[in-house]
Amino acid sequence: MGRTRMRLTIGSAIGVLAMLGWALPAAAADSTVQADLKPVAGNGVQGSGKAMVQITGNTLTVTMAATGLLPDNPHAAHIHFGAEARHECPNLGDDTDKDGHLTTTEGGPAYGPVVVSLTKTGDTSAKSVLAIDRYDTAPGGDLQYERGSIQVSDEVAAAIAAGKSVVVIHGVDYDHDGAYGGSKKSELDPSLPTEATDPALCGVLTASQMSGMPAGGVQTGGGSTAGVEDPGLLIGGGAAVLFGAALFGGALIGRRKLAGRAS
Ligand SMILES: [Cu+2]
Repeated sequence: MGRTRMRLTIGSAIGVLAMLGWALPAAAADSTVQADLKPVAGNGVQGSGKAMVQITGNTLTVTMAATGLLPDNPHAAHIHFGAEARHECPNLGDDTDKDGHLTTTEGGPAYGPVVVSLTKTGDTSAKSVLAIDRYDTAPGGDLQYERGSIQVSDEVAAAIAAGKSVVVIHGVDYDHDGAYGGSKKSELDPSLPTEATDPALCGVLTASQMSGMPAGGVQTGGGSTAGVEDPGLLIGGGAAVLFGAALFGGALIGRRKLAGRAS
């Protein structure tokens, strides 16, 4: 009990420092981009989220939170970029087979191929695009993600900083049976149903007003970091702390909204 209290006290103290705008020692990001994640057209997801990517040289730190996903099933998530892509989220005009849903491949002209796999552990390259045992499973429908030291090429770092990359979280449940299933197979891996890989939430990473952090401009709603349950979230630097608090506050609000919606 004493230890728990100590940890909470330290966590609160760091949170207070962060709210006062004193960033913890961390390499200053060259630039920061963020995305509002919204449901992919046609894919029946009622969810939302936010993602932030801090770029320091060739190294990324990614923070992400989303709600309204199929609970307790792996959700592959990536940063997509293609020089030839439109650098945006797909629309129903991209539904080339006209079945009313967008597959990952149908979205390709909008967001391009995978350049970063947002795995929780291990490799983060495009090789891990469907390493589904290393992605978040969205307990209760909520996804929370933070990872640093993600290495990318010069080209990819520049593209992300320039607002040309797109975050996509995959995994939908068309028939609302609470699991990935159905007869249609994934075009990416025929051993998986298309529900497991079709895009759920999407957002373009664009230049953030938070790049000048801390400057005291972020509204956290006063004392909101006190509600962060995992003190581990508080060690990622002041900017990440503030952003994390804002993210999870938003995710909770989103969940309340969804819960209040009779269906
Ligand atoms: Cu993807």
